[in-house]
Amino acid sequence: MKPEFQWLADIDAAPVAGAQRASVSALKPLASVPAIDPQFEADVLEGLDDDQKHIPSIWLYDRRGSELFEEITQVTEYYPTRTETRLLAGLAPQLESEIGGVHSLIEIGSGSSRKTRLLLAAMGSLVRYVPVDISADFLREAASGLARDFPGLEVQPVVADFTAPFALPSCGRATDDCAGNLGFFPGSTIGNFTPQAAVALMTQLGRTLGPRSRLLIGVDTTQDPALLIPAYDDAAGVTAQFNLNLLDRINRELDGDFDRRDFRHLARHDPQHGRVEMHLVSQRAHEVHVRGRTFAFAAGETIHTENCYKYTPSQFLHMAHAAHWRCERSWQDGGRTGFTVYLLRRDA
Ligand code: AVI
Repeated sequence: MKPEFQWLADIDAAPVAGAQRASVSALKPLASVPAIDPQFEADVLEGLDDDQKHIPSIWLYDRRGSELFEEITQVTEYYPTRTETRLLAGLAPQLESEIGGVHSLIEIGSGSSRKTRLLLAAMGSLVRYVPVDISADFLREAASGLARDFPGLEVQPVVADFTAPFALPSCGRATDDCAGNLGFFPGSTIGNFTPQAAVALMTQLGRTLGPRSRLLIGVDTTQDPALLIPAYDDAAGVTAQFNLNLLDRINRELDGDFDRRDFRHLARHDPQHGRVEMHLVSQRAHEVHVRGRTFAFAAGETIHTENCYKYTPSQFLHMAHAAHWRCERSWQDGGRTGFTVYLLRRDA
């Protein structure tokens, strides 16, 4: 397959291990971290020192950030959640005959597990559900709710950072029987990973899920700024609050003195990279202090806080193949978003 962009060619050239650190910047939301995190401190101090100031998007998701993200999924302009839920509702009844014999559903970055119910209700062959999330709180709530509503199902939550290798709990079957494992990675969270980091993550998920396992993954595709910009800069300002909350978190956890009134939220479309970028724009020239260090801001200077790649089908499939997955089926939104849910199979 011929890459559409140079960065797709770079995937073939880049060693996967080299992308591991980058993948940390794109964790699924709903993570809660300890009050003082040395990695947070290091990322903020290093990122604010760079020519293009940047902070990895994982740090957007403290408790308040996670709540704000849940609110984002409900705003009218944020089409991905709504679109994917509609696609899942349509495909769920076909899934069992499509795949057959799935015994375990493993949800990556499960969060509140809302969309999962559509799959659990439709797949009678499932015997266990393994939600994987870094947030123990959300896992506990989601797992107990699902165990109550699906009494025949064994629910085995795993608290883990899914960007690093993690082990699945034993299911009492032959250890090499992985064909019944179905990974579920919804929400287009893969879009928060650079292409190289996305390949590294899908490769690692393939190892965890095992030979002949499958992966159901949602990928947003649109490049239409008329859809994208409102989705990432909604009229009610929920996304702006989500972005600005990062400054409050730095003040609280890293002894910072950001004044959120000195910054505004910016969502911009970068067609060259096929992504939406979130930034915080300084409204005036001023200095900010974090952990005793001084950082100067020019008027208009930005902190880059998140990338949301919108991978086209050919881009995504190129990455999936590089990670040893092949596509068995896909379901695409017929409307303007092109949002696609892929069913992938790992050969070995
Ligand atoms: C979590 N992730 C898939 C969201 C996205 O659309 O990239 C994060 C988000 N950022 C702003 N709005 C939503």
